[in-house]
Amino acid sequence: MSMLSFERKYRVAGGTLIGGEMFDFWIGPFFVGFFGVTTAIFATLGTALIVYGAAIGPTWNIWQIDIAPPAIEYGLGLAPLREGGLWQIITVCAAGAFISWALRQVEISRKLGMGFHIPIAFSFAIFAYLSLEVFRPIMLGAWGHGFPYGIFAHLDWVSNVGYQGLHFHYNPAHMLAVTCFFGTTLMLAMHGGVILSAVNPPKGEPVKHGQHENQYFRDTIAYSIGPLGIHRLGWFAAINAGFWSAICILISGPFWVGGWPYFYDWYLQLPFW
Ligand code: BCL
Ligand code: BCL
Ligand code: BPH
Repeated sequence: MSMLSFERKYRVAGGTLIGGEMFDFWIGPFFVGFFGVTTAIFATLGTALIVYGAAIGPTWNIWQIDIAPPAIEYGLGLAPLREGGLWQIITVCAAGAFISWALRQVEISRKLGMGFHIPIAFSFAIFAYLSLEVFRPIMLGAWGHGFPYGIFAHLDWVSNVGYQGLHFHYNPAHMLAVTCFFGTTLMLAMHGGVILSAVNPPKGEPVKHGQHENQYFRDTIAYSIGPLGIHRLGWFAAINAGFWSAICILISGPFWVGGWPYFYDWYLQLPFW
């Protein structure tokens, strides 16, 4: 595979966490590494098992394929393949693939002498996934509390679990998470907008840079957070969206049983009303 002239300079040996030089090479554009190998193994096996689950299931309809966790009666035990065992193995594969992917990102960052901001951010998404499929089911005592692997089936799960809390919007951690999601999108829309408006002008116009970008925001909202600040803010809001999502589902059941609207009853019960 041919490379851009400058690319060779960045394809240096070392920086791996495991495996030393053994997997320290590229295949085409991809860095492999020990964790590239484990990602490939987990991802292939997990995907193959989903296909197998579809094959032994009632439908090949992509929207309706549904690989469900074991019934609650199995508790935290292992279930037969057709009764949730597949879901259990796929969950192990998925967790293995996601964690391997993050560790591969760490190796690539080390190779380049960069910070670990991307794998750290991704680890919040993994934390949310593990909260849904591992931590919360363990806290509730049954794998049956995990969400099923199916495009519509997993939406049904979200709706059902939402209504088990009567009105999931009243979950305070859910509020924080939603706020962070909306805020992150707002910030990315503005950041993407200001960068494009400065560095991608119409033909014949000069390209503008930081001073113009800052001035745009000073004129609009009296303050510009600056080129480093906006990335810190965006990163922070995004990881908080993932973090509070994880918290909101971890507390639904293990901490707060029943309706989220009742969470606010302490307010009505204050002695001075
Ligand atoms: Mg969901 C929707 C995947 C957890 C609530 N969800 C989606 C779809 C996609 C998906 C099928 C678009 C997501 C998207 O663009 O995200 N969900 C998905 C995955 C997980 C997951 C892979 C997971 O944890 C491993 N979803 C959950 C949990 C809920 C949840 C349980 C809280 C997060 N999800 C919802 C709701 C909706 C979705 C509500 C929707 O309305 C939407 C939908 O239309 O559903 C029908 C952003 C990411 C990207 C843009 C990057 C690209 C991601 C691609 C599109 C993912 C493809 C997944 C593929 C079909 C899964 C099989 C993998 C193969 C076997 C390898
Ligand atoms: Mg809610 C959760 C927003 C209404 C019930 N809800 C969430 C949060 C988010 C949200 C804060 C989901 C994001 C998340 O966890 O990401 N809800 C939201 C909004 C409204 C809303 C904005 C709204 O009304 C405007 N929710 C409702 C209504 C209830 C309700 C009121 C239903 C009736 N909501 C619930 C329940 C849950 C949420 C129940 C949750 O469980 C969920 C939550 O917090 O979960 C933690 C986190 C991201 C992930 C889990 C994805 C992880 C991805 C992994 C690591 C990588 C996948 C890779 C993929 C397989 C690769 C594919 C192949 C490649 C493409 C090649
Ligand atoms: O490389 C990446 O992006 C290009 C990483 C990634 C990230 C990163 C990456 O660096 C970061 C910082 C985030 N995601 C951040 C976040 C947000 C918050 C912190 C949060 C909102 C979020 N990611 C969400 C999501 C969602 C949602 C909301 O649903 C999805 C679908 C994703 N992120 C998806 C992804 C991937 C595109 C990528 C990524 N986020 C990680 C790619 C990866 O891990 O590859 C290795 C694994 C495979 C190639 C396949 C594994 C197959 C399994 C073994 C079987 C499938 C099991 C699965 C559970 C079935 C699900 C069925 C569904 C229908 C429910």
